[in-house]
Amino acid sequence: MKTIHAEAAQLPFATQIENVVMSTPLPDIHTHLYAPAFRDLLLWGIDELLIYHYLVAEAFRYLDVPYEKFWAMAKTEQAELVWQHLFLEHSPVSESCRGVLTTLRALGLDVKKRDLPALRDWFAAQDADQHITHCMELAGVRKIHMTNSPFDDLERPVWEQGYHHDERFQACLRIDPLLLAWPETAVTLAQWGYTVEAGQLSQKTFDEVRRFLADWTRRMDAAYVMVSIPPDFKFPAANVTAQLIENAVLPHCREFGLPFALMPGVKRAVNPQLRLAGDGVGLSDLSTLQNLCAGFPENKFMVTVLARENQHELCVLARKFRNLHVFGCWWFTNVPYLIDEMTRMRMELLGLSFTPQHSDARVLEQIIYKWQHSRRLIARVLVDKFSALAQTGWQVTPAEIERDVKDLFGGNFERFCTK
Ligand code: FIX
Ligand code: ZN
Repeated sequence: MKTIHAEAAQLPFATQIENVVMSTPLPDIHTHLYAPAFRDLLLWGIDELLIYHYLVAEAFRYLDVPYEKFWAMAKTEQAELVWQHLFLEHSPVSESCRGVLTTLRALGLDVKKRDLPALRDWFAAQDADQHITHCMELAGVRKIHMTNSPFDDLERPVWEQGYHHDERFQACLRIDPLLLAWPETAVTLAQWGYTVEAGQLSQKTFDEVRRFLADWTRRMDAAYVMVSIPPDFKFPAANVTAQLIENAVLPHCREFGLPFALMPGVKRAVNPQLRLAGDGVGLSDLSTLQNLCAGFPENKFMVTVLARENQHELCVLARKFRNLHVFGCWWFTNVPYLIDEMTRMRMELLGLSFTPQHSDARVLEQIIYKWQHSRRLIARVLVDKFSALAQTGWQVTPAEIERDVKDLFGGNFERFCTK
C-alpha cells in the first residue's frame, strides 16, 4: 500500500485507515450497469471504455468531424478516433482518460505499449460472467445497483420474460419518463392496461400510476425509486411532475418503505448533437427539496446534486432533515478536485452520516478506476480528520475506524433503506 500523505503516515492509525478504506467491500448504490441476463445492455471492454460519453464529449474538443459522421461510424472506429485524439495526440490527463489507464493497469495490462489491438485481443478473450466478478473484486464492490427502466424497450422484455435474480446485482426503479414526459408516458401506460388519462390528473389516474409503480417495484424487487430532474424543478407546484410526485410517487414510496432518489441539476440535451454526451448542469433551487423533506417526514429522500454551487446548501438541508440522505459525487462533480472538496465539506457538516460516493459506471470495468480514485481521496480526508482528533487527545481504536468506514461504505445507506 502506497503512502497517501507523508506526514499523516507517521501517525499510527494512518496506514490502517488507508488499508481499511482501500479494501472495505461496498455496495455501489447507483450505476448504469446490468446483470448478464440483460445481454447487450451490459457494456464492457476497451471499445466501450473509450466511447464512454464523458470521453466523447472531451474528444469533440479536438475533433473536427461532423457530429453525424462520427455517429455513423462503427463503435470500433469511434474508439480509434478517441484513442488517437485523447491519448496519442494529447496526454490523457483528464479524469476520464486517466480512469481508462487506471483500469487497464489494475487488470494487469501494460498501458505504456499504447497497443489498442492488443488490448482488444485481451478483452475478447475474457468470459463475460467471470469478468464481472473479477472487476467487482478489483473494485471492492459487493453489490452493483442497476438503473432499471420499464420504459426501455430493450430492458422491459427481460423483466417480463422472468428475470432470474443475480445476487451481484440489485434493481432500482427509474421513472424519468413518467415524471418528465407525462403526455407520451400516459399513452404508453394506457396501452399497458393502466387506466390513466393524459390530459387530466384525476384520483383514478394517480391510483393507476401507483398500481404501475407497485407492479414494477414488485417485479424488480427495487431498492429505491429514482428520477433525475432539471434545475428549474419546483415543488410544490401545479404542474404535472409535482402533482405526480405528491399524489403517486410519494404515497407509493411510503407504502413500500422505499427511498425516493432525487438527482437535481441536469439540463438534458444542451447540445443534442452530442447525444448522451450532450447534457449539461444548472443551479437548482433546493427550497424544493426543503419543501419535500419538511412536507413529507414519512418519506425518505436520497439526494445527489449536480451543481458544485448546490453542495453546501444540500449539506445544510441534511442537518435539518433526517429523512434526507446525501450520496455520491455525481457526473461532473466526480473529479478528484471536487470529490476532495465535497467529501471534506460533508464530513465537516454531517460527520459520518452520508454516503460519499457511487460510481455511475456505464461500462463494467469503470467501477475499478472510479472506486480506486475515490477511495484514495476519501482515505486522505479521513486521515486528516482523525489526525485533527488526535491533536485533541482523542483516541480511536482500530475497531472504531472499521466501523466508521463500513458506515460510509454502505452501512449508512443500508440502514436508511430499511428504516
Ligand atoms: O441520470 C443519470 O443517472 C446520469 O448519471 C446519466 O444520465 C449520465 O448520462 C451519466 O452517465 C452520468 O454519470
Ligand atoms: Zn446515473
